[in-house]
Amino acid sequence: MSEVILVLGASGQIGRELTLKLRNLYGNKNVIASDIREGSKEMIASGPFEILDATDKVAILTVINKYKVSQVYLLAAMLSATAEKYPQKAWSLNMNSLMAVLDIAKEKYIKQVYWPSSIAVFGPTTPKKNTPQHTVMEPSTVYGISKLAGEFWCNYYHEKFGVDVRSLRYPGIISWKSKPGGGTTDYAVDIFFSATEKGSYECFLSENTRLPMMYMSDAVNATIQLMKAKKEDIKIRTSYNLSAISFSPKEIATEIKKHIPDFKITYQPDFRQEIANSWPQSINDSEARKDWNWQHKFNLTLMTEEIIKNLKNKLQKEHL
Ligand code: AKB
Repeated sequence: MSEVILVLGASGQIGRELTLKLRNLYGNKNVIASDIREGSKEMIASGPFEILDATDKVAILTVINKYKVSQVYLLAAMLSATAEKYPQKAWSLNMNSLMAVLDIAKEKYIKQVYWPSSIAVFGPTTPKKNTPQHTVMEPSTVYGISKLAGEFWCNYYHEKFGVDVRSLRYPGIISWKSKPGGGTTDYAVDIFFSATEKGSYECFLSENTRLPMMYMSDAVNATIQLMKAKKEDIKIRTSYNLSAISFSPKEIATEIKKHIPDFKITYQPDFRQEIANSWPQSINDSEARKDWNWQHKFNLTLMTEEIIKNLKNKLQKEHL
């Protein structure tokens, strides 16, 4: 029997692309997209869509019963930069949504849960390079605190109640189909839009701020691969380190210049610099590679080529 999947937060940066990929794999009618805001035209046209508050357990259960949902992907969250401005809101969105879904799984309404964690679980005292799976974790951001607490709730529900919840510590995710909102790694998406539209970019991080990053298609594939892996292969029930590439604003600008030679970048670091400084520069994800055979495809060169080609096409079509 095919899975029936509910995606909470389907209108966000990752939600949009993950939902469409899941619809390709499981059939349009078997993937219910939901968000507190309206879905894109493409999403509404291709399958069921429900307006849903991810913290409202009763409303989530109603949708689960309506469609006989077997798996939930919980992507709704407030990211690092916005969470520093609205700490209470961030805590209640990030934690209440997770607790609602974990409880629903504990009560056996669904079989499997996916919930993303982040490199934000690490903090200033964590080793910065090749950060291991198990290491010092003292996050200094509200978002990081919520993700670290969430990881341990996932592990607790797995240990105590047998909940099959799986998680990845996402690095910055880079896409060209939709923009992220409220994150610290967002510059690495904004830079592409700005480079192709205006030929210049003012970066809110300093030129040598190196952070772990990943192209969207790798992130989507990793997520689905993790959810499809055999239960016995999932050895980590907090959250898996996941890695692909690491670069600084200066390095990505150099790569963009290979395609847009006149591209100009300037630097105006703001409050997000401190958040970035507290995070690792690169991640060791050998556990994910060993346990369920994770492999990334896109390096910086390939990703840059792919994004610029697609954004140039998109711009051309808009101007026709
Ligand atoms: C953010 O910058 O807040 C996110 C993340 C690394 O989790 N992209």
